[in-house]
Formats: sequence, C-alpha cells, structure tokens
Amino acid sequence: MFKCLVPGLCLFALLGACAKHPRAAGPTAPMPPAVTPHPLPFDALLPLPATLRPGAGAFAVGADTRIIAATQAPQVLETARLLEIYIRQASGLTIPITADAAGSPALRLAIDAALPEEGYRLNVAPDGLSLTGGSAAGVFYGFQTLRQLMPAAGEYEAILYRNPQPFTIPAVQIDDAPRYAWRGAMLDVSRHFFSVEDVKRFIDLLALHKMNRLHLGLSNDQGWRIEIKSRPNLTTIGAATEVGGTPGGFYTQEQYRDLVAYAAMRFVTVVPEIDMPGHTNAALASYAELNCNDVAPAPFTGTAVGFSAFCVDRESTYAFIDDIVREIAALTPGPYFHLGGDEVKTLTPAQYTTFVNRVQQIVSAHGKQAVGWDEIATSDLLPTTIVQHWRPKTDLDRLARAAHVILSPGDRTYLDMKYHDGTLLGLTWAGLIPIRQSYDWDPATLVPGLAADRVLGVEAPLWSETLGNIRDVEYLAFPRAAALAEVAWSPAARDWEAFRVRLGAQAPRWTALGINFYRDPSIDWRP
Ligand code: TNX
Repeated sequence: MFKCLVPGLCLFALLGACAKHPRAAGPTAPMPPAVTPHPLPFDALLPLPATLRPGAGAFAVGADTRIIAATQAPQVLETARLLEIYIRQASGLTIPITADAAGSPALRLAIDAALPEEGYRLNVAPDGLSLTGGSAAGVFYGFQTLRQLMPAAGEYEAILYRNPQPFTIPAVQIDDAPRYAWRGAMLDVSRHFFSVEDVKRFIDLLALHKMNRLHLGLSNDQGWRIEIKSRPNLTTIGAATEVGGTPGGFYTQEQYRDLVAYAAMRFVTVVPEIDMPGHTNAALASYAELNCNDVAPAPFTGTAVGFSAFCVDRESTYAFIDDIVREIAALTPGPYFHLGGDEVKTLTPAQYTTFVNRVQQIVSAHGKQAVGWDEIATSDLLPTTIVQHWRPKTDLDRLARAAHVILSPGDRTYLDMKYHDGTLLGLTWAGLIPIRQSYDWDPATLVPGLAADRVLGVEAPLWSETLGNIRDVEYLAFPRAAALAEVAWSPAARDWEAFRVRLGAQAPRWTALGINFYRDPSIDWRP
C-alpha cells in the first residue's frame, strides 16, 4: 500500500488525497503475481512536476498491454520505442506499438497543441494510461516522468526476467510544463577531451532530468576540438594537447553532426562555443598570423587563464573567425553560437568591445544568435544577444540591462567546484558548493534589478581542468546537475526536506544507469 511518508510531497498534491495503492487486478490470462513494489512512487519524481493528483489504484502493465501512438510524428514514434524498450527491460514483456488497440489496456501517446509546447499531461488510471504532450518534446518529457514511475530495473539493458513479470504504475494525473526555456549544462571538452560516446552519455543523463541545452566548450588555451576544413592546422596542431600533457583529440565534422543529431533526438540543443578573443592559445599556436608578433606560441597544457588573445586589430583575424563561424554554423541546426568573451586580460577595454561588437555581426551574418559570458555586457549588444552570467558579484548593474540572460552563478551552478574540503576533484575559486546551495535559490530574484522575464533560464557549467574521464565528470555533475534541473524546470517554491527525499530516491535508478554520483552523506540514499 502506498503511504504518504513525506508531508512536503503530499502538500504539493493538495488537490488529491494520498491514495491507496493496491495491487492491480490481474488481466484475464493467467499471470505471475505483480512483483515490483513501488514503495514511494511519487517521491521518485525529479524534477518535481508542476501539479500532481494521486488517483486510486494502478495501471497494470501485462502481456496484453499495447502502446498506441495516436500520432505518427516520427519523434513521438521514437518515444514510443523508448517506452517499449523500457517496459521490456523492466518486465521481460515485449508489447506492440500500434496506431490503435481496440479492447486492450493501453499506454496512449498523443499531441495536443493546446498544451504548453514542452508541457504534458500524464493520466494514469486502472483502465489505461494516456500521455499527451504539447509537442513531441512534451511527450518526451512526459515519458521521463513516466520512467520515474516505473521500476528502476528498466534502466538495466540486460532483460532481467525470462518469464513475463508485469508491474504496475500508480494512478495519477500530472500536469506539467517547464518554468524556464533554457535548462542547460556546459561541458568543457577542451581542457580534457571527451569522446563522442562520452558526450552522448552525458546528453542521455541531461535528458533524463528534462534538460534541453548542451553547451559544448569546443576551444580553449589547451586544445581545439572541432575540425574546420578551411583551417586544418587547428586540428593537426591545436587539437593535439590537453591539460597535463596527455593527448587531446577533436571531433570530425561528421562526428559533430552525429552528436548534434543524437542530442536533437533527445530534445537537447547543442550550443557550440569557440571562446575568443582570449582563451585562444590553441588557435594562436596553430596559425602564427593570429598573433600580433607573427610568432606562434608553444602549446599550453597548464591551467592558468587570461594570458592569450587574438590580434584583434588585424583584418585577417576576422577572416579567420568568419571561416570558423561559417563552418560551425553550417553544422549546427540549433540557433545559437557562443563566442566566449571571458577573462581577457591583455586587451584594452576599447579593443575588447570593438572585437565583441564585430564578432556579434559575424555570428548574425551566419544566421545564429550570439551568446557570450557576462563580460560581453560592456559591448553594444545586439537585441538578440544572450548574456551568460557567471561571476557571482561582478558587473551586476550592467547585467541587469541585458535583454536575455542565462544564469550560471559560479557559487551555485559551477559543477567543477568541490562539494566540500575533502572532494578530490574540482576547484574552489567560487567556493565549495554543497548540494543545498545548488538547489536553494530562485533565478527570478538572483540579480537585483534584472526583470524576471529577461531570464531565459539556468545553465550548469562543468569545466574540465581536473577531470580526466567521464566518471570524473559524473562525480561532480551528480547530484548537483539534477538539483539545477529542478531549479530550471519546477515551480519556484523550494522544499529542501522534500527534495532530499526525492534525491535519495534516485539512487536505484542512477545505480542501474551506472552513474558515478557523489553519495553525499546528508542524503538518505535508497538502496
Ligand atoms: C573561469 S567561467 C573560467 C574558465 C575556467 C573556470 C574554472 C568562465 C567563463 N571562465 O576558463 O575553466 O573558471 O572554474
């Protein structure tokens, strides 16, 4: 029987009583008993849905269950396929996907354009389940919620049971939509390089938490990570290194296209960043003419910042940037191009703003919307340019005048900060960031004077100076990325105690997925 053990969680479900959750009535064909217990099914939802009303009873997934794709939109069929795989892995049952299924209990996927675009309504009752999205994205997010209402065993790729084992999904109605449009993470593939497979896994983990932007740091002092056909030295020279002197790497254009397409299937938009005019040693080492003294510097494998810059007074620098932006824009279906702009210490303010003004024009000429770190707020921003806030206390008055802002305050969202003094990985310049600090804040009131409607959302950057492989990435990202996903998706009210319980409830799923998450001792992780 389902019991409401967490008052905070039941409170948000004001509209419904905590329902009993009896074992579902069996289908007509003889079946083994339902074996999968759902001790606290609604406590496993993260990010928290906007509204949830528990119902009575449960829907039993059994051998006669069908998935109905009421729309033939390819992306909905893809979600239907994910649902089918999940059920197969959780139960051993192979259930068909059909356009209709008269008489059979069904899981029905549909689109209703009257719902918010990324929103969905999930209705689970003993006689059927319907998941309706405002778009294919909404159906996908509804599936992520449904996934958290099904046994975590479904995350294991090996099929556990040889004999069909039905399970139940508790009756509920969930109406949900994101608070913010921009729910992102940034992965720095420059300081250390991560393979296409690693990045795909990272995308999967973002999508599970309903995040929809992957900002990829594709260049920095220590390495250049994307093939540019008109500038081959960037990969023959610039890509060879990474922090610590281990070999770097790069994505071919074909690999990058594949990555972007993989992300798009999961409703994640890739935001490519080429950081400039600073953080450019890898490019400067590849092409001598980008340096004012025409001397290419040696590759850099340390972690200092602020020492490099393009020769911004030369026309040839802009011809170079035009080549880069043109090629990357052509490979990137998403509307954004991130031009970096942070930590430039060797140019005058006038040189810096002239440069940023010009690069915004190049980005716009290639059909993309510019994004830049918050230093760019000193320039003449185009009406479309997005400013990414990162320095917790610097230039906030200028930031408050920007038209579009992404919030990545270093002291709350920087996934590369240590959790505590003893964390082996990570940095400390923005302080230690325990989970509660990532969770307990409101994007609408963070920057004094910044109108709430100028905040596009939240992004959690993960810089990779100290991260040698994807397991290290996961250790710093989880659980904080999940906390930030909730800050970006869920309504403003925060309930730390209820969140702790829901976070602890992720352990079986995250373990099944093999996530190397930090088991913070203040959280009661479920076995
Ligand atoms: C500052 S955040 C940087 C990066 C570093 C990071 C380390 C930002 C825009 N610039 O170059 O990797 O600190 O936390």
